[in-house]
Amino acid sequence: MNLKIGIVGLPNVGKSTLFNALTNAGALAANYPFATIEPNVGIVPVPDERLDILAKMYETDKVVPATVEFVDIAGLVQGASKGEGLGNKFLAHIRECQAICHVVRAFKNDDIVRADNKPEDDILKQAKDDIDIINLELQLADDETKQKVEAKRKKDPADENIPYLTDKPVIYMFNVDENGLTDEKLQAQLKELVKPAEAIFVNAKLEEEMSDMNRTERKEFLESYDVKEDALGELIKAAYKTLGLQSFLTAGKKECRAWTIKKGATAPEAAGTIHTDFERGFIAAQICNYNDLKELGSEQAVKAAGKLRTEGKTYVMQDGDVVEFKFNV
Ligand SMILES: Nc1nc2c(ncn2[C@@H]2O[C@H](COP(=O)(O)OP(=O)(O)OP(=O)(O)O)[C@@H](O)[C@H]2O)c(=O)[nH]1
Ligand SMILES: [Mg+2]
Repeated sequence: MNLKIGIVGLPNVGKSTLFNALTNAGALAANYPFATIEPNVGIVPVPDERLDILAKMYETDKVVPATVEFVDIAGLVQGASKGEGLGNKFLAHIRECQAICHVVRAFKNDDIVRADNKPEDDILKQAKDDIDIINLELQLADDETKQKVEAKRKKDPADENIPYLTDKPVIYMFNVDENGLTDEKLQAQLKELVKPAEAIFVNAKLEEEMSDMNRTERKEFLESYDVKEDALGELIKAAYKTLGLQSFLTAGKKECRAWTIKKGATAPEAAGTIHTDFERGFIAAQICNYNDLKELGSEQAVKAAGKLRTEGKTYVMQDGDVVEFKFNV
């Protein structure tokens, strides 16, 4: 299961800056609206410290994290559905995404022009208006799609399953300045604006400055601004929560790997994410809990403590299960 997130927002709100920070891919970020025309696509490993610990324990040759794919598209403006700005054609690039990350400008900097050319004077009100513009454009793009689908159906009633943009869960990412990072009142007001959707607060500019720092340096750098987690971590956490996802782990000498599944998935379904044959020929799953494994230090120790379980077809997977599937093909 490949998690794919599409980044939308008005021009010049920091989408590409954020995309660069998330992927270190070097996509063009520039201080003029519509810097992005072609979509930028980047695949990023999901940070998971459990894998590092398993890799040490199993003296693993290869570590394979779960991944998330980000798609950064051109900014939308009011009237995009009627061809304003760059139009809305590039929304097609995010139809296959499971979630939308809606980036909203919430920083003050008069050198960076807003899409409406107005000065940034009331962050809360402007954020609300900006959000409404984007959401309306997403709705209008869906209306357009609906009309096309209906016209097609008249000719050929074959059922076509079109993913609508407005059906996708949205995570609001407010791009705040240094003050906004710790302004609890502002954050609470912005949260209120978009609830029940998840809201996260990042400073894209700071995140970008960290692009060539290692993990420890990043952590220290962010801590100096009172920030606990980087944008990638925040966004992934919000996406997993919004989409009801969790991960399970496989571990051995050859490979340690994290896999993304839906919460509530059964053992055979989890097996199916590795290989469809594993699901078809599923016999049982040998499972231990990551925390037990970490605490006891090895699979043998977990087994000796009676904490290695054999689970059958109806077992519901838990986050952090370390699994070996038994199957017959
Ligand atoms: N002060 C400040 N400037 C930022 C921040 N994030 C982005 N910028 C600047 O704003 C400008 C626009 O950023 P981009 O990331 O290119 O914006 P975009 O949303 O991708 O814009 P389009 O591709 O044109 O839709 C750049 O000059 C960035 O350096 C921020 O958090 N604070
Ligand atoms: Mg851009």
